[in-house]
Amino acid sequence: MYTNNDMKIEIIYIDITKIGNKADAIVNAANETLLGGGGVDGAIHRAAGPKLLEECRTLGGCKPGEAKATKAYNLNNKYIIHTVGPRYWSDPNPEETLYNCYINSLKLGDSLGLESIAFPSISTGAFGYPIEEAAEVCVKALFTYKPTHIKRVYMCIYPNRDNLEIYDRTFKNYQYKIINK
Ligand code: AR6
Repeated sequence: MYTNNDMKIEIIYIDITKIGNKADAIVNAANETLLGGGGVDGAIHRAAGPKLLEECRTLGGCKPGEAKATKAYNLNNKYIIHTVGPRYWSDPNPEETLYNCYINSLKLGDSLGLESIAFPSISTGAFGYPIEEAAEVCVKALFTYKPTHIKRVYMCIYPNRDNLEIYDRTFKNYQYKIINK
C-alpha cells in the first residue's frame, strides 16, 4: 500500500473486470474509436455487455491522453472511464501522453465525485510501451495528483506476474526517494 496526500494506492494482481464495487470506476485502455478491441478493452466490453458499445458510439471517439466516462452496465462499478494510451513507437511524446491518461482519468473521476478508481497498466500490451518505463510514468502521475474526492486507487496488473513485481518495485523505490529527499 502506498500513500499520496489523501489517496491510498494499492497494486494488485486481478482481472480489472473482477474488482467489483470496491472501485467506483474502472479505467479502460481503449483506442481512438472507443468502439472496442482486444486486451483489457475486449474484456471490459465482454463483461459490461453490448449496451456499452451503444453508448460508446455516441461519444465521437477520444484522443490519446484524454478520458471519457460511460455507465458500467453489467459490471458492478458506477462508471467506466475510457482513456487512450500512446502507441509507444509512433506517438510524438509517449511519456506525456501516458502521464495525461492517468491525470485526466483521475480528474474525470474526481469531477464525478468518485472515491475509488481502478486502472490497468495502460499502453503496455498492444500499444507496446515497455513495462518498466510505463510503471515510472504511472507512479509519477499518481504521486503528483492532488485529489478532491478520490481516496483509493487500485493498479490492476494482470495476467503477467512479472509485471506486478515491476510495478511494486517501481512504487517502492519512488516512495523511498520521496521520504528520503
Ligand atoms: N485486467 C487487467 N489488465 C489486463 C487485462 C485484464 N482483464 N487484460 C489485459 N491486461 P492492452 P494497450 C493488461 O493491450 O496496450 C486494445 O485492442 C495487459 O496484459 O489491453 O493500452 C484496445 O482496443 C497489458 O499489460 O492495452 C486498443 O486498440 C495491459 O493490460 C489497444 O488494445 C494493457 O494492454 C490498447 O493497447
